[in-house]
Amino acid sequence: MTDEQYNEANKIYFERCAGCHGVLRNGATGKALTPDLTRELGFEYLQSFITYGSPAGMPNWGTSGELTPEQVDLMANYLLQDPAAPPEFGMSEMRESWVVHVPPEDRPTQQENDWDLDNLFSVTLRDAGQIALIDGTSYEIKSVLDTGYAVHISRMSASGRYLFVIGRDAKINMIDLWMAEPDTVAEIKIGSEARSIETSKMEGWEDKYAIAGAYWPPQYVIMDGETLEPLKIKSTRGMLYDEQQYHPEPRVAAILASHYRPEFIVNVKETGKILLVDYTDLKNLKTTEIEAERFLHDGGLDSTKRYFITAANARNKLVVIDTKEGKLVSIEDTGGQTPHPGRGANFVHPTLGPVWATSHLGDESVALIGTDPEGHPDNAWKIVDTFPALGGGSLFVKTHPNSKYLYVDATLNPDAETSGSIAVFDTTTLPDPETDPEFITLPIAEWAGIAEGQPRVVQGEFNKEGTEVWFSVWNGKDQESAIVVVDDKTLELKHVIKDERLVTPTGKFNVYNTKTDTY
Ligand code: DHE
Repeated sequence: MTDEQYNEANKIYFERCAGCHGVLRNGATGKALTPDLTRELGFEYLQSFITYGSPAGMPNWGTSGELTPEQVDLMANYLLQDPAAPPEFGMSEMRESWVVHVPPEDRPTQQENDWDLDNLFSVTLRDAGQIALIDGTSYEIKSVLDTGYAVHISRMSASGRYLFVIGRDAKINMIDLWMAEPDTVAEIKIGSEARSIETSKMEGWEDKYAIAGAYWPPQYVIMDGETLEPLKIKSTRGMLYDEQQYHPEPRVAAILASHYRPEFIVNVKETGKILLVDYTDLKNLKTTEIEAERFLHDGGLDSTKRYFITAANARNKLVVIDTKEGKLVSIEDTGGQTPHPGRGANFVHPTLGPVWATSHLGDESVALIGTDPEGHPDNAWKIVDTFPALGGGSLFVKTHPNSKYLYVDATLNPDAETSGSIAVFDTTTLPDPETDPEFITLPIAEWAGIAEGQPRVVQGEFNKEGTEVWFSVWNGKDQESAIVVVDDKTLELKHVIKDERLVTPTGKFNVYNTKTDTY
């Protein structure tokens, strides 16, 4: 390959592939792609796999038109070469990138706009590198703000004032929602690849700290919650929890804030460790390291917010942590392939009691884990039921305490009709585990009325009251996308939000639900 070709392939790899296969190509959600393996598979195998994808979650980069045939060939060639290691990113690089646009003393002392902040949605506009702030009642796009590249998630400060957005390029924007025109008040870059951001939520520590986790370099950083000043960087490189062999790239996946202790819960993917990072004394940092399972990815809290349930996705396991006691409770096989819950969904099953749900990337199953050790001790932290939804390629499940429905997407399913639909289960009539429940299929992409492309439906998110659920209809960058709002009582279409500024909408984060961990 020429230098020019290698650089182009490198760029595509970091933008499209590294998230699943790892910067050093050691594999995680996706398979390992080190040259010893790829040379065995050969050019033609790689070319066809990149072109057509697989039902287990590999996107069809070629047939979807995201990569041209020349780019597919380039990538197949690139994977036969040795991986390139990107540079380290420490305190000096972070400080260099850190900008406080509006210092805390120059910010409003009360809300200066008339927005209904609790029912505002922050919507990821993935390929535009922006977020849209959309009013949850009028569906009006109040503002579109520039953020990092291929922006990934939004999280809220405990007070609901500050919105934190992180891009895949590890750039964080901190947005003050109290300003007359909400805007970025501070920004920083914490590495070259990142996925997670969270803020301190323990009583007495609200809005005090923010934390972000990086894929590259493998590390997390605790920052001042009002300015993003980087205070403490911790590398996550180290030993696999089980074999106790060194791993050079243990990436930081989901981070959640404990409501029971002044701690951040940090998933370290490749080494399979969950870190409980005590933020009361950053100079004498105390961390509880829990041996969990390898390939930790995403997860959320149960309805009491005491237990953290997270997927070790490539191991088909759910891991449960007691955030009050600070220890491992259980590790359960879900019975499905590659659990991918997002933050999961909490509801009360008619016979099994309180449960938390996950769907799967690699097959059509939904798994329920019992979450009530007091009232239903026999079911607690066990997989109590699994049943099929629409198909493989599911990314997110969603419900709300005021809803009786469980919504399950199939975003990455290769079939266009399936990836454009949502399965809805009535949680109040779920049968005993021996019988598979029926579900209703909502043709969300069809409702959006988009003529071009092959839009995928992704990630339901409720409004504050739990009366409406929003889905993104995620199309190509140059094609029309939309957000479809469904009435949760009638399961009928309520509204379609379309606007030329809605470029590749994916994640949606309702301010109230996000700050209170309601799901
Ligand atoms: Fe995500 C959450 C990582 C691809 C949309 N995603 C997460 C989290 C991680 C993660 C670690 C949990 C963050 C937390 O809670 O702190 N995502 C990754 C990847 O490594 C992966 C597989 C590949 C990549 O290259 O990035 C990946 N993610 C995607 C997408 O392609 C999605 C569907 C569209 C997009 O916008 O990029 C996507 N990820 C999301 C969303 C959440 C998320 C919407 C938050 C869900 C929630 O309800 O909290």
